[in-house]
Amino acid sequence: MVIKFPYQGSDFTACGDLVKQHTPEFLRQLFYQMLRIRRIEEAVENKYHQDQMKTPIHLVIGQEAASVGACSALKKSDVLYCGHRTHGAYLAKGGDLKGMLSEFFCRLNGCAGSRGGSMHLMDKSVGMAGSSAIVAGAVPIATGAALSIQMKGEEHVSCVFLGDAATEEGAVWESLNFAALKKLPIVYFCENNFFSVCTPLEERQPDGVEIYKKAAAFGLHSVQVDGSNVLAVRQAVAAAVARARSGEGPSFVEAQVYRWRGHGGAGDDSDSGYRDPAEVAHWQKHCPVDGYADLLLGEKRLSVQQREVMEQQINDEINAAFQHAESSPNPTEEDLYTHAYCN
Ligand SMILES: Cc1ncc(C[n+]2csc(CCOP(=O)(O)OP(=O)(O)O)c2C)c(N)n1
Repeated sequence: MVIKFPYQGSDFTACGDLVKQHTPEFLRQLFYQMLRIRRIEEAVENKYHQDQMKTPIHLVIGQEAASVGACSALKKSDVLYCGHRTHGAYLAKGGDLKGMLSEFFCRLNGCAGSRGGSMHLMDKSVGMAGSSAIVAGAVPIATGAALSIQMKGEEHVSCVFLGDAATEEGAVWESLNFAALKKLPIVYFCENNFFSVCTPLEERQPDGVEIYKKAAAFGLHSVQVDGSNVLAVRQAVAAAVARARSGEGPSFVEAQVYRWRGHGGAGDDSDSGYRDPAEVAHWQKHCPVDGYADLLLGEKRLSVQQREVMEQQINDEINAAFQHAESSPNPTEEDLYTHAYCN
């Protein structure tokens, strides 16, 4: 059994000297992206009670390093699928913030044309291929995309984000078996945040059977990584992507993370009793964004002033994007008949 409570924060030396392998600009870019996601999520959360965003939301606060680390190893042309917790994946893959917020407000120029809401963000121009609110629903679709890539002899790869609960669905294991059999160019990226809504992992899966080991048993190259360590996540996913691109087949990366907010909506819901608020506080002490900032500051790859400039830029972008979304047109009755297909 994985014990989630004694987590002691990212060990940035665990995978060799990763800081030296990247340029200062690249290291700062990873930080910028994590900070951007954090601030966007906070802004969404703050405004959610106004009830103008007509969509359920599933915040990724606490899981930013997983989104950014994984997507930093993908090219724009690589296709990404995910489940209901989409915001981090969409933004890290290069999705447009105005398009995302407009989608939350169900406005016509939302990235899914107001039809998807937060759980169905997509933007083909950056390879955000789609998401499904059906737990594990995106996994066979991403596997099919990988088969298509292989059959067409294309060079890009397919990647799918899934939660720990998705590994309780048969479709995941059918997909993994097929991908391993056919050596498909795909990376299964499992964000294990230890909960399915309010049910902890230890009440859903047998003690001592780790998720990544099950994937290995299906014949996939499979690793477990600290999902709060952006550099470690990037390293693991980059290796998996390289394998997929060179025809070595599928990989499974289990990133252990912790969501700070409730399963859905704004705020923390720990007081409902399904998890100990002290556990949440413990993980918050080991913040993936601040921990990485401290590393960069210590290694002189980031200055306090650079961080302030980033905060300002992000703040300006968020304000402009909210203004854009809130002033965007609502769909009309006529719009109901566009993008509708029937025979
Ligand atoms: C097939 C299916 N069963 C149940 C649900 C209800 N449901 C929505 S999210 C969720 C938990 C998902 O947990 P996980 O996949 O670990 O992702 P996380 O929310 O932790 O990011 C459940 C059970 C669903 N959407 N689809």
